[in-house]
Amino acid sequence: MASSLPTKLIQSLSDLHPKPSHIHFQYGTAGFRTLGSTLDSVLFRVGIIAALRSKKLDGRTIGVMVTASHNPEPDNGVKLVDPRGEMLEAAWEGHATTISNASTSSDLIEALESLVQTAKIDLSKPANVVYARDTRPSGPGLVSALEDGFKAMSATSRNAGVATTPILHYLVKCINTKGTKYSYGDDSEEGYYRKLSTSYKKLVAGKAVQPPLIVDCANGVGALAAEQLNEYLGDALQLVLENTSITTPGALNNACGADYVKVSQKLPPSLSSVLKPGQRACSLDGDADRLIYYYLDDRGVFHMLDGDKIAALVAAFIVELVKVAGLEDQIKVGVVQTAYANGASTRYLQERLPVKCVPTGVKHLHHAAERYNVGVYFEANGHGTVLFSQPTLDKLTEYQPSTPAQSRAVEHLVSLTELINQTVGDALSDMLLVEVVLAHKSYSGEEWNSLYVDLPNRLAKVSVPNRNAFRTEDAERRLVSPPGLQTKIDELINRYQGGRSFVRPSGTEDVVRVYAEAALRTQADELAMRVAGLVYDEAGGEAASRPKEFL
Ligand code: 16G
Ligand code: MG
Repeated sequence: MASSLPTKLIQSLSDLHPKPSHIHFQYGTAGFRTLGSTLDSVLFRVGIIAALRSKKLDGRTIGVMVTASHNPEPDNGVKLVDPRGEMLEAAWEGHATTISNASTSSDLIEALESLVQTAKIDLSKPANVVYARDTRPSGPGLVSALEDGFKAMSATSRNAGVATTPILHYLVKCINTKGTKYSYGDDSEEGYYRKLSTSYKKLVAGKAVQPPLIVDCANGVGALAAEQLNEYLGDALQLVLENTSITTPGALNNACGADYVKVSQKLPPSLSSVLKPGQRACSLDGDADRLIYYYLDDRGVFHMLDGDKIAALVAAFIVELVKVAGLEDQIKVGVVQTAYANGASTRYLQERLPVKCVPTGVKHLHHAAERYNVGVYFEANGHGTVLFSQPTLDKLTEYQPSTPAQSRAVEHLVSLTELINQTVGDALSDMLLVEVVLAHKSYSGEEWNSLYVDLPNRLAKVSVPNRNAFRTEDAERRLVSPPGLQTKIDELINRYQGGRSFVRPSGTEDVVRVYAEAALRTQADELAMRVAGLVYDEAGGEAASRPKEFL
């Protein structure tokens, strides 16, 4: 095998994928993400980077997911998945950014050579990758650029086709653990559906079958996966799939999906004639890694059950099982949230469990959750999962229960470790998890919702000329820059009962985000608007737009 880069091949293939001169790319919170039509060169280069990352890790399989999640249909993106199914190591985000911005093919080769040197990559090692894409129209073209990148490095690649982001993460972990003591499952989509549906059936055995659940698939890839899952679930749970138009131009994430529901705090209009009072429904996002539940009460009023409500429901259930199992002293459950968590949820959880607040982004939550025996992490936006540490998994298999009740609780805990996708947040796996808890507790949406009462809250965004001028501390809850702005925000907050607000630069868009909550709806709206106004006045500049309405 070659021990130097195949520069001729890279050069000739790279010439087919020139970098647009006017664009600066950045590997951000969720990988590269921007207009799909500008990403050709990025995909080619990500193909090379994935191969190098695999070589660096002794040929272990690296995942590549082509998606822009909940973003509008013309957007697309790409992110790399490390061997255990987790997000790419932070240092490589910088390498990816540098390489994606090399202006010419020879600059690219130079940047690659420098990465090989600094990261001490042994080029004689094999390169293995597995990749998938969502349903966006720009997907196939971008995938073929990615494949040219693999070709340039003679990487062995496996095309997982059109799949949800969590399925790709699952596949990566299965491939890398195959045949070992830690085998995560069968490395196929069927293996995934079988694993989820089998553990679901075990968990609800003997419980009354839940009434059918309406699932808004955001007109994205989740529609395909939910359809499959529905078949595997059989009579155990009926999913009624809505917004499944994956080939209708412009339909993806348009007035539907988890992000629409969370931000607008409204029912997708397409469900208004479908959802009946008292019925449960949920929305996935465009790549099916976020989940938001909701229902209409008797008066037809919409109530949202977001990531915070899911965390509260699930954490309480796991704590209870651990207790019944008699493992209370040995297995500690903790929760991880971000500043976006509703203040009422934080209070509810803190009264029961250790709770940690970390900066936005899955990698921060995931890493913090890994520090608990069982770490429950959810972002308010509906992305989250539960992690069971390896010693905890071992403990559950070795434990000798002394009563039938203990033994049942341990079996349930073991089934939960199989039901829950432990690589990343997974809307379908989380949905089944919620259904399990509702079935065990005989909760309706209304009873679940009454665990605590959400404080009214509002999200706003402000376009600014330079979002990097905004820097935060204390898990993004306070601004350190621009100087003096935090003091002004604090003064405003103090005027509102139960007021809380923070400002942070987005990691995925060129905007600054504002969050506000207060005891009353009108006050939360007003506080958000006024803090957004402060941000605008501070940032100023031509490109800025004064917020007139909430986005
Ligand atoms: C990405 C993150 C999500 C985060 C969001 C924040 C991953 C896989 N996804 O979607 O966790 O909540 O970005 O976006 O990390 P923002 O920085 O634009 O507010
Ligand atoms: Mg997503």
